[in-house]
Amino acid sequence: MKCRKCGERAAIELRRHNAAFCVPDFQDFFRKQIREAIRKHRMFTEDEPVLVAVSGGKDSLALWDVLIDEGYRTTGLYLDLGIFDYSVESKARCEAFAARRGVPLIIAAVADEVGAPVPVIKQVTRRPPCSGCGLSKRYLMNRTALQHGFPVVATGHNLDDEAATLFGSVMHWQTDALPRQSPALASTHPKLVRRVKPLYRLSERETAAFAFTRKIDYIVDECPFAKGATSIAHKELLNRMEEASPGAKHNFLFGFLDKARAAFERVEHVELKECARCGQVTTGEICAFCKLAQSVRGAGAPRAPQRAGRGEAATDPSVPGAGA
Ligand code: Q46
Ligand code: ZN
Repeated sequence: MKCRKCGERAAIELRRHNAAFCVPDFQDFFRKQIREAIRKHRMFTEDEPVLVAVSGGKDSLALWDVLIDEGYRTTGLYLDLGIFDYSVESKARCEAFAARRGVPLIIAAVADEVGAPVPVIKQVTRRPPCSGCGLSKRYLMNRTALQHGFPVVATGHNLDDEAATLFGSVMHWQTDALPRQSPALASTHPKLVRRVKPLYRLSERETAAFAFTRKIDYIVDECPFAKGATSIAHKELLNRMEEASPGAKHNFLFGFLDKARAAFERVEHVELKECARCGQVTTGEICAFCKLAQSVRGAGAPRAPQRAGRGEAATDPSVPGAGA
């Protein structure tokens, strides 16, 4: 196999592009896809500071790596979810990356903000862990960006994440969720920042290859609550389709974005207000995050989590986080 660009020996084959690349040309291809995503969806300009939500996984650290090299003014945001060793190790990876690249990293702990870490929130609310976790992440990303003057938050969601989310929404015909499935969500209120996904054109395998060839030290393990999640089952299904027909995932997601998404868009008449407690945007009097914090603190939740037992995995992490 020869590299499509230089003709030297190829190191990675991309069947969906019917191409193979050597390492430097693969890295060029990878960066080009991100540049194209930023340009096409006007994600941010060169002058705008970007808050990059990092989880310590390959996707978000690969994204941060590229944005730094592209010359953007970036700051990382690590949200400490308090999920056992997973959080300890993922935080260490983010800190080490930031130190190595000499870039700032903001760290916020869910336990400080909500009153307890994710495993305890799960116990108190008796809801799947991803429910309180996803809500807290969305809220804290937006609030941190506002507090520090960032107009935009970039997350590490890749093509596989986006295709699996779309698949889940279509499976259940969640037509409300379909218009929000986009590589870039504009700000619809002065207190809501833009949310963008510059990796949406790149597969999980490609981000893993990029992180590996760039020698990025990332956490390989997934969040322990992700095991058994329906989104993982959807990914496996899509991978089987991809195996049989290279490009299937790409066609599914890009076909939706190009041809179908607009059909589900409608003018929303939801009145956005400011939460009476925290001032963040909500549709009610008190936002869902403040209600969650109130119920967790009201229950006198312990700040130290119990170990996750068998069968405690989430059944439906409908809200993917900052990217693996
Ligand atoms: S971190 Fe949080 Fe994810 Fe873990 S508890 Fe669920 S939402 S699976 S991306
Ligand atoms: Zn609030």
